[in-house]
Amino acid sequence: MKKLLALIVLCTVTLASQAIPMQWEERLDFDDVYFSGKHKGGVKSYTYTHDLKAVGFSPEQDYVGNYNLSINLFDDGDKDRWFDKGTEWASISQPGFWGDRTVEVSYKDVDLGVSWRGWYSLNLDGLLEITIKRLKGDFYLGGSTLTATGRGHASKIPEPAPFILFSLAMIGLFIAPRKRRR
Ligand SMILES: [Ca+2]
Ligand SMILES: [Ca+2]
Repeated sequence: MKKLLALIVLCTVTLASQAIPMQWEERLDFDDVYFSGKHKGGVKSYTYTHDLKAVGFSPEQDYVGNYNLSINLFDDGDKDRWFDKGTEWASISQPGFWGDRTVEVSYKDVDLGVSWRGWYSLNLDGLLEITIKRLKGDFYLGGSTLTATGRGHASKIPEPAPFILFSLAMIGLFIAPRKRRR
C-alpha cells in the first residue's frame, strides 16, 4: 500500500512539473532603418523591443535559461570611399551592462549574449529592449533575431490524468486492506 501511494505521489509530481526543453525565436525585419549624421537625414539612435510572447512564450509558465541576439547591421555601400575613412561604428545596448557591445559595421551579423537584466526581463514579461546608436559613419539596420532556449511546461496536462490517479488511489485504498485480511 505504501508503495502504491508512493507511486501515485510520484506520478502526480511528475505530471505537475512536466518541463520540456523549448526554443523560441523571434525575427524582426526593419525594412532598413538608416543611421547617419544629421545632414544625411538618418536617425542617430533606434530602440526596439523583442517580445517572445509573440512566438508562444508564456512568462508565467515558461522559463528562459539562455538567449542569443543576432543583429543585422550593414553599410550603405560608401564604406570604402575616402571621406568615410572606412569605418562605421555602432553601439548596441540591451538592458543592463553585460551583453552591450560597440561594433564596427561589417557584413557579418553581430551576436550578443546574455545580460543579467535582459535575462530577467525576458523571464518577467518576455520582453527585451534594444537600443542601437550611431557612433560613426552611416549604415542600415536590417533585422534582429532573438533566440531563447529554456524550459516550457506542457501547458495542457490532459484533464483525465488527475482523475485516473485519484481513482487508482481510491481503488488502492479499498483493495489493499482486503488483501491483507486474507
Ligand atoms: Ca545596456
Ligand atoms: Ca556608410
